[in-house]
Amino acid sequence: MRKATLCLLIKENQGDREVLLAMKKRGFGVGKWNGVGGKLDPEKGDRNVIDAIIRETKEEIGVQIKNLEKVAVLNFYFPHVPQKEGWNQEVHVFLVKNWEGEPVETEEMAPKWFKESEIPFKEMWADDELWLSHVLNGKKLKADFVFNKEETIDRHNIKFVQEI
Ligand code: 6OG
Repeated sequence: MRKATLCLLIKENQGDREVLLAMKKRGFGVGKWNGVGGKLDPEKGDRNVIDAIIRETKEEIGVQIKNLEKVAVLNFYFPHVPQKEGWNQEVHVFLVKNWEGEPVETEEMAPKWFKESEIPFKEMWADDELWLSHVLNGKKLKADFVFNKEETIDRHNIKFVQEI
């Protein structure tokens, strides 16, 4: 499985929590809101998922991560897509509450802050509705999602864990 990362910037606004999502402008998941991230790329110097998330967040929204917390590992399976296409991914999810710089739009992504109660699940990957609220509320989890041709979920499994 290819390793990939997903970063969720979080800020508290007058007691209301907001999360930064970004509209994917090209490539895998185009037209969907998602966290920021991408595949681990040894050619760009990534030795592990931490290197990858720091690099991707800088490249995609111009933000320098100052600290991060790993909250989930999500396995995505697309049995109808040939393995070599690289759709099957092991995605490492991080919450980030401390960073430098203001998120900016780049060629890859257009970022926007959303109130937790206004997350646009209908315009996101179908799995997000099943795990995102849990991690925003402090849970850690490991999960598997099997997608079908319609990009809906055939089956899934979520396991809550203490440490990840
Ligand atoms: P690039 O191909 O752009 O990396 N990703 C997913 N995120 C969610 N929420 N659900 C999925 O269900 C996903 N599959 C992949 C991981 C792809 C980016 O998209 C995330 C990466 O951040 C299928 O390099």
